[in-house]
Amino acid sequence: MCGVVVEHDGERVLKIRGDDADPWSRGYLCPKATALGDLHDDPDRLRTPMRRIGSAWTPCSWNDALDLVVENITRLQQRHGRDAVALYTGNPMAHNFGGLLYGVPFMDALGTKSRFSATSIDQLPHMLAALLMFGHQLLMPVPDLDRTEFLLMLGANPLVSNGSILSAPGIKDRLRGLKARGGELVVVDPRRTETAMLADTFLEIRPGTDALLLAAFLEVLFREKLIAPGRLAAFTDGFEELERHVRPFTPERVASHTGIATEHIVGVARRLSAAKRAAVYGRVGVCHSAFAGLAGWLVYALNIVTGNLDREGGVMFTTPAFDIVALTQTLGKGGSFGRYQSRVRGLPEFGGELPAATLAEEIETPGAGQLRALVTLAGNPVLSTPNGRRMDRALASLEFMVSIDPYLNETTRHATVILPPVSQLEQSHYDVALAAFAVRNVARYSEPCFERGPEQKADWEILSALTTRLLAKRPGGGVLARPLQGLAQALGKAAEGLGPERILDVGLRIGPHGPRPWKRAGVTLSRLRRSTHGVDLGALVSRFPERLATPNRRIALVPDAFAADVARLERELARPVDDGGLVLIGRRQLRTNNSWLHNSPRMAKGRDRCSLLMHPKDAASRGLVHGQRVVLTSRTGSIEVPLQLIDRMRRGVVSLPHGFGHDRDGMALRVASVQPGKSINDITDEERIDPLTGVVAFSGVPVTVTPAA
Ligand SMILES: Nc1nc2c(c(=O)[nH]1)N[C@H]1C(S)=C(S)[C@@H](COP(=O)(O)OP(=O)(O)OC[C@H]3O[C@@H](n4cnc5c(=O)[nH]c(N)nc54)[C@H](O)[C@@H]3O)O[C@H]1N2
Ligand SMILES: Nc1nc2c(c(=O)[nH]1)N[C@H]1C(S)=C(S)[C@@H](COP(=O)(O)OP(=O)(O)OC[C@H]3O[C@@H](n4cnc5c(=O)[nH]c(N)nc54)[C@H](O)[C@@H]3O)O[C@H]1N2
Ligand SMILES: [Mo]
Repeated sequence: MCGVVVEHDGERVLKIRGDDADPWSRGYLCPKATALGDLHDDPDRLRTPMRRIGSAWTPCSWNDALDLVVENITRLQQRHGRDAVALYTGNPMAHNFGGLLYGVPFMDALGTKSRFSATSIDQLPHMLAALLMFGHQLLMPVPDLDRTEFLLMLGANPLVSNGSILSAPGIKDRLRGLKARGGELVVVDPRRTETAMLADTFLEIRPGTDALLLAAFLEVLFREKLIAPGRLAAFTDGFEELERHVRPFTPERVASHTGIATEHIVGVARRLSAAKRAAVYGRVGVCHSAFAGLAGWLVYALNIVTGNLDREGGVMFTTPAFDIVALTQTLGKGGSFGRYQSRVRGLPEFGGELPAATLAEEIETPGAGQLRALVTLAGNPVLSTPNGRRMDRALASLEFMVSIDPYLNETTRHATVILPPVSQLEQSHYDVALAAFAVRNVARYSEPCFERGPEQKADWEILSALTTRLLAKRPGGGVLARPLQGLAQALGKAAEGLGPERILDVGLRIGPHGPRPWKRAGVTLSRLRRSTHGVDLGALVSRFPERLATPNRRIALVPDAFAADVARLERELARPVDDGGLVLIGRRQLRTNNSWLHNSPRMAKGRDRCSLLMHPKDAASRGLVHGQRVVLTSRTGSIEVPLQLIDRMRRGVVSLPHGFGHDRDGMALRVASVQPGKSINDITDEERIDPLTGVVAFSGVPVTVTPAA
């Protein structure tokens, strides 16, 4: 999302740097962006469709590859039903505007309810809270970082991740700015992270207990009569009900479970309520627990009862130039929850998708509705979903699999066909999704840096070609079949010809910053083409109650689904606290991006980063020493990794990054395989989930650590 300057000679990248003239990122760039050149030049990046017969891969033409895919999908859907073919969409699609726009008709053409994505191992809890409280799954508020005076941050490390559902370049300077204004930064994390080192207050929480802590903050606010929703009171229901629900969670009762002393809980709650403008922000660390749904809800509830939702310096809703909230609402795709359940474990649907935690068992479990084929779109579930070894076996057992992906990696090696898109530098870019979660309203369009060969396709073209072919093959009834198929084909062809730019331009024109008769310069694609560095559309402004999408246009402070889950959280208080063993959490690193930047020499160089962090005292009591290799074991498996001792870990907690483990057979990742690391998800557990949402409790997996032989 940052402004990037790419110097090149028409073929190869010479230099990549931050764009000083970018009104938003002002020259800032994180290391990941410098990998763009390596990715473009990478000899391992696939440039033509590949087909596997046995273990041998051969290049094939787009026509043959697309036909093969559509024949197999159609055949299996005819024999076993539409839902027997699954789709898994991964994280990079969120940044790919062509792929996003053409993904919608593709999903319709596939017509399967067996859709999975990285959402259910990531931000689903925030989306669920947004849907049930504000009426639209994308109405997730963003901390107004540059104007807040108190920031309570749980389970996020933006100094490394760059902020998530909080797009903000140069977070470090912005957090320093908060302190320079006399504000306070509170960080809640089991590890004293890079971000926590900047904090005024650091609460070293026991993994998985954020919902208890958040409920206790609310309990203090209600008991001490510090509830001050301000203007929100006029359109919010449920204050008394919320008070009733949080009453059992006193700081005294949650202290031993959360590992945070009563006086710290009370102190933070009081200072949060006293601050003139405050923001509470939770991210991946709070989404990866067995109470993730409740935690996501309580974060928003805290912002509401303190009057900080939708106000300057609090958490705010954006007004993006391409307004995905308004557009999806118009299309009737504002979100859904629990309309149906997964076949094997009965986990709930969310937004038309089922939890990734159940994908492997849906493939492996025989019976009506068993999954027979899979499409992966920019996803690497073998490394990113829990119990990756089981996922490996499940994918190997499929009758057919196709991957839309530039690499032959841990996941795509199981495919029969790989359809590779062009590189990031060979396609245009506009952030249709993530601009909607930026700390300022901004719009920037980037032309491709490089021309691509006539035989290469962008993600949107691949999706579009598949859509057209799938619709043409769709069995229709009786005499109408042929003309209808013709029509479907014609419509598909028209969409193919349109291109994402046309859709983007229409979206910008009808968007909130589009041209109007009374405005001088509205945002259009041609204006963005002229404003190469991007356009700043100003600070965030208050959007509620107009933007509220609930049927009654009011905020539901206590949606039923959350209310019904509180009793489970209360039962947690009755369980004895067991700090005897070790539990595992994850972490991100500056030079990684989930599983797929390790083939960039710039990102991969240097020491082995896939190390296990442990507190020196935990090591001493086990007779372990710094640098030695250890075996990390959980219910699902064992991996061997190097040990790194550091006193910035909570006692009893160990941390390993995810996205490594490039040591499987049959991949073509020459750089990544030099220091392959081990996959944390080989030992995470698909059965540790939040039953309310089906998201995976990656955080707090019980493990043992022993010396390697
Ligand atoms: N234990 C543990 N597990 C985690 C997490 C954690 O914190 N701990 N984090 C979770 C989170 S937040 C996420 S988002 C997921 C990510 O999970 P995934 O999205 O499944 O995994 P990625 O590693 O992002 O894989 C991206 C894939 O897309 C391909 N790709 C890259 N760019 C493009 C493109 O432009 N087009 C196409 N078609 N393909 C592309 C890459 O080659 C790669 O195969 O992992 C989750 N898993
Ligand atoms: N460099 C880099 N940047 C990235 C990514 C990357 O892989 N590399 N991935 C991108 C993606 S897909 C995402 S979703 C974002 C995520 O962005 P962030 O949410 O900022 O991600 P993390 O750095 O994983 O921070 C999560 C923090 O939660 C802590 N934690 C673990 N368990 C608990 C718990 O139970 N409670 C609390 N309170 N904290 C806990 C961890 O110690 C960690 O510090 O980052 C994005 N940016
Ligand atoms: Mo993510």
